[in-house]
Amino acid sequence: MTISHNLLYIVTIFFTLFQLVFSLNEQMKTTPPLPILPLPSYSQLKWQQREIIMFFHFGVNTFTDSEWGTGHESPSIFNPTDLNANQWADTAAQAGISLMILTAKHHDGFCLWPSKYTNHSVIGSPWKNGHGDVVQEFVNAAKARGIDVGLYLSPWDRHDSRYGQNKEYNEYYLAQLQELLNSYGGVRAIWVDGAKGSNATNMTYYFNDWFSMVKELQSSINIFSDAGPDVRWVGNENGYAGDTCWSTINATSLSIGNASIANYINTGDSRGTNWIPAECDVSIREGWFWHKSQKPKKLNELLEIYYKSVGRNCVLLLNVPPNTTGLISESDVQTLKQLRGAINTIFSINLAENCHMEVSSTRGGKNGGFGPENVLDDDHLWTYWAPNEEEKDNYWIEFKAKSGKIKFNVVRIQEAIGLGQRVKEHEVYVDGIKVVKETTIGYKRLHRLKLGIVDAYSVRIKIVKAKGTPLISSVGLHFDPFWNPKEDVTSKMVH
Ligand code: FUL
Repeated sequence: MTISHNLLYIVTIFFTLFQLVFSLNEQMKTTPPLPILPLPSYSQLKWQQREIIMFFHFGVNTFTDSEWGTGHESPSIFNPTDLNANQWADTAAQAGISLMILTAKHHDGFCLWPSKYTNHSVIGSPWKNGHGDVVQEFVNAAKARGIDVGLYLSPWDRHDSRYGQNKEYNEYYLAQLQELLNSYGGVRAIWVDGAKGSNATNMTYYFNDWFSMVKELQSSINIFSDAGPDVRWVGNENGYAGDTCWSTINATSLSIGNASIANYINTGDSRGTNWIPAECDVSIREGWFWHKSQKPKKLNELLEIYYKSVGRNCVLLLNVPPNTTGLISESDVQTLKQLRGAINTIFSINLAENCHMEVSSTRGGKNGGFGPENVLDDDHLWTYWAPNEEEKDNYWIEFKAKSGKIKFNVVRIQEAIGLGQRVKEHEVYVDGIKVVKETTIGYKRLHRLKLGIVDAYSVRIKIVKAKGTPLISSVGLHFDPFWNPKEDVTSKMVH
């Protein structure tokens, strides 16, 4: 080989390598931004995406027409004539529910499963001659429909004589946790209620022991209590989250059964170092248990609750109590159907899809993978519009009608919370006029416009303040035919 041949050879190799590196560079996407801690766990993300969970309060109270049993009820009164958990699960499935939670034991201490550690249970009841197990039937029905299950096990127990003796009662509670979490397959939620009567016997619950054991037995479970560790209470039983609602909070400021934290848990804390999002529990009826004299709430009240829970970065835990026959009453079944129908009607059409989009800037430029087109896809977590990091506090995304105007009355905004909750203040402008000025967004923020329906050429969402760059995973412009801003349903709510 001559020198000139060698040279040609080297030049060719160099050129090929250059081309390869260049084309790789072209294909390479911009990296996602760094997260802002704290972050949700895998199970917390799964919980958040459920949006609505269903609660079933059922037990001796159903038969005594009361809310808090005394603990002295005879198991012989528990006698549902037609108990059919398949009907409960069908009702849940029709309502689009993916997790249902049962009161395995309420404050009265009566157990819906044949616990080995007490006689105060279905064993002593005439139902199935004492051979029944409501928890098992509940689990079977849910699982047959692909629905996950959760269980409520009341710490406050008005029946058990061990209550008040720290070691004995904590052993009893732990024994029951082991029964429930070892024998019924996967359990996705355990609900630890902080409620306790003001004159109830004093005692210390060994929460650390309970929670460690729960996680040991069920690795994908979320533990709910006033204070988490995975999901916190929202501080009221109306189903309303704070107007500002952070999934972040400082766990060290929380304790279970402490009424003075109600406001703090309602809003969370922008500076919180723990990810403990809030769940809004409310009953479809006035009471948690079924009472003949009560009726389900009206659709507009339930929609109000939906907007103030799911639409404020929370999950709605909606209680639908089975009646004395052991079935969900037909009126409740119909109400739930209406609710699901209404939610589908409102949100299945996104008018933003008929718009051109413009943004203040895009991370990595046009082909970096973070463009505004991400807010219109089905992924509401991992694809998102991200502005440039250099841009500070003047982020915006704008929707312009492709032809004519868009008619809507609801704005939906979602953050990519997998990388942390960031937005502190945001505004919405319709044809240049400010119509919304609010704070947090989180997983999902819904604004029903106070001025009602608007007919607009353009809609701009401004992120006024955020921790780092905001990451917007989805935006929707929707039409809610049920929304009448002149009608104030709040005054009709049961508090
Ligand atoms: C409260 C309880 O006292 C109610 O009876 C109901 O179970 C509700 C969900 O939690 O703290």
